[in-house]
Amino acid sequence: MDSPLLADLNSRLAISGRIRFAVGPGGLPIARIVNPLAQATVALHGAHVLSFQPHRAAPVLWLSAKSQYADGLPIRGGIPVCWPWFGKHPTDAAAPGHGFARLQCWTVLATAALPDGATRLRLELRDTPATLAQWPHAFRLEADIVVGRTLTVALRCENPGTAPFTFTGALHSYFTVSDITKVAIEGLDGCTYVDTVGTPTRKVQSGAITIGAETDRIYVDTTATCVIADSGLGRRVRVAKRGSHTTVVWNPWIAKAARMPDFGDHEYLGMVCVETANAVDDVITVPPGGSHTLATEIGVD
Ligand code: TA6
Repeated sequence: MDSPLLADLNSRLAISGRIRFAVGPGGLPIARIVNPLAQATVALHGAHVLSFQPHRAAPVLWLSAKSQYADGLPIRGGIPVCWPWFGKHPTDAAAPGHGFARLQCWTVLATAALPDGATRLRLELRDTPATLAQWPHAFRLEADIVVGRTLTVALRCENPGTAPFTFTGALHSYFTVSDITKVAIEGLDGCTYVDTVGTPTRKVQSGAITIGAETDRIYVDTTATCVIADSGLGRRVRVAKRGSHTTVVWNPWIAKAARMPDFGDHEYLGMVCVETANAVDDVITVPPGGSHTLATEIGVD
């Protein structure tokens, strides 16, 4: 028996054979999408894409088996929407890491079955007294998600106020890999990055990225499309982006994975993050009445 929320959503926005709303992990409401091109699930909590799988391909996104699923808590895996700050809050140590957008339930605006067979889902988050207490600006965020041969997530941020505001953020995508030691990440050769493991240090990437230890790098001044070349799965996952000059590559490796309660001790071997971000030098200023869109498009070659 659907909850009143799910019953209302399905009566207004379900599309037979394409998208319907259901109870997801932890009892969180999700959109379940299946179309001729792919399948995906999206939690309304955080407008969080949990899974994406083109037909005849292996799952593309990674989710921890130990993730929590509850209001006010981040989901470990999929594509967390990090906003209006990336990483730790610049001044308030008590504020949630990666902002508040991923911690609350978003409103479903619309669904659509597109002519090419893809499915579109649009969700919205606006300021509340709780968000204003953490970040003193009115805002409107819209997540525009298209599930088809590729997965596109576009995060549009609008400033309805009378003063400019600045933000940082990311579409913090977690990808499934066969074995992190058999993966190379291409596209960032020659780019400058901030190595945040230990004392933050700026370095220059030489060749493809391979991972054999804790890796937490913020590549600056890059609009490049990245490719996760996975010899174990025999596939290449493309991560394209717009509205972003920063790409983050992260794997916690052994010690950090063991310290995270929502991350299995050995799960680091099967995942890597390639994140489409606005961070470090890439701080976004939105004038009154203005907007900014941060978007990522993920596909499997
Ligand atoms: O994007 C990399 C990073 O900032 C890492 O430093 C690590 O903290 C990761 O994000 C996960 O952050 P979370 O707050 O989701 O545990």
